[in-house]
Amino acid sequence: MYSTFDFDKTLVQCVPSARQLAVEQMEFYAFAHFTVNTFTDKEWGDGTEPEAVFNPTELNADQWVDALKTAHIKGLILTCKHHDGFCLWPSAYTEHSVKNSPYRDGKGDVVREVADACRRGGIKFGVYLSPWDRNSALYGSGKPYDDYFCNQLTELLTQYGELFTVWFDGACGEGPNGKKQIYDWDRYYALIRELQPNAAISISGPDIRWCGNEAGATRESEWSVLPASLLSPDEVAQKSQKEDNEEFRNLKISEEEQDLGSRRVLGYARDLAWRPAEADTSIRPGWFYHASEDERVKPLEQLLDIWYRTVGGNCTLLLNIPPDRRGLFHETDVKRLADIGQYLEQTFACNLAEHAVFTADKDNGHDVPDNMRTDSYDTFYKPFDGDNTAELHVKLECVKRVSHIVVKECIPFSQRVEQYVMDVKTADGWQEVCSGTTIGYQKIAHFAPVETDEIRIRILDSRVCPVISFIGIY
Ligand code: FUL
Repeated sequence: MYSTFDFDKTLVQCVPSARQLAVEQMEFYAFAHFTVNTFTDKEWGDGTEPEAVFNPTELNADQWVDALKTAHIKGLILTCKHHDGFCLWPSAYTEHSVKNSPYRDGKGDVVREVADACRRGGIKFGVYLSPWDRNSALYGSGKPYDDYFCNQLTELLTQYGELFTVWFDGACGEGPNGKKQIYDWDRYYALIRELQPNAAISISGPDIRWCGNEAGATRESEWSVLPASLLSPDEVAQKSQKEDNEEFRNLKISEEEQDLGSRRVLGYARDLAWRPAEADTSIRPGWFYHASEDERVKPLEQLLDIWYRTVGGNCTLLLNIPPDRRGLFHETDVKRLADIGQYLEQTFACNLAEHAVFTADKDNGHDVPDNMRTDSYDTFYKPFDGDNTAELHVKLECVKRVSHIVVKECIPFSQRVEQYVMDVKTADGWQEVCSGTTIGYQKIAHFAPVETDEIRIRILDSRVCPVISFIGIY
């Protein structure tokens, strides 16, 4: 370890902010990609689409929200402006918006309708605003475009109530005059912090990181404590007393890398940041609605597999459901959402640990094992500082069929567990059902049903000592 800091102690000082924690606790939320592309059958508009093409005939955002709620989805992010520059709200700063479309005779405001429907339905609302604008003549001009962008951002931040996130992608192509814009991210972030201090700034932003693909795939180990920056080569050479450190030379902390936060990587960190992962994927092949993809809505099994790997793998899930030309979620998508919900309700209906006996090999007398029965950060199990291992037992009332073990770390104390094994006791003795490195916000172990009356979780390594807030058995 070559870091300049006291390793274990410093790592666990890196914890989520309130706005990050709020997003992590939502677990599963939705995207709605909707704009002129829905009507031109494209994925990326080029900014020349006439406003007249945008004309949903039956738009009903309550239908979207009702469908999302059947899947236990907790929030919705709307593409208020995609790369084509068309605004779904009547922005005062461009003519390229709903105000010049036939939709509600130019009096419509899709952002308002969706924000209001989310509020009525009790789910959170967030905005996607593409910095890349292929319509604006100001794009590529530097400050004048940033002014334009900040004006639009201000409209969204001030006119639609509380936002849980502002979602920026990194796409940065050429504008209508062939120029590229260098985005003034710090200015955008400062504006968001000022006007919506509780909103997370996601993906091209400091709060939530992209997990690196659009397929809903996750890493085997998703870490939330990452290097914010790495030591310089000179510092590493000095500390490691080697002129050339090959491992360090090959170290990358980009989205595509597999290991973003193991001790090996953190050993080269200059400073740290809490950067929880989010996976974004679409229920269909494209982000926007295309009738030709009506038969290609992802099957339930695939969506559940994505759900397990993300929600059950220390990563939030952002699932896109594109409204169609009517302005409704398509029947097939609605059915799929309801099927997800039904599966989750059946699977997690009864927590067998509710009446179980919790014990541990180490007990500090205060943060007792029984605290893991309740799914809350107010109480938790913790051995003594320096106890980096622990063995947790959950003894059921009688033999039950078990196929899921849910474990949550108390992440207000950081992500600490680095290696664990889960076993169930069967007639033939202990049988391993799951093992890995990261638990973090939540690990859901999912395995072929076994008859058992005792579950054990062996924490084989952790930072300082593990702090576990919840164990559920289903
Ligand atoms: C990407 C965009 O280019 C896609 O169209 C989509 O919006 C996706 C979520 O982000 O960067």
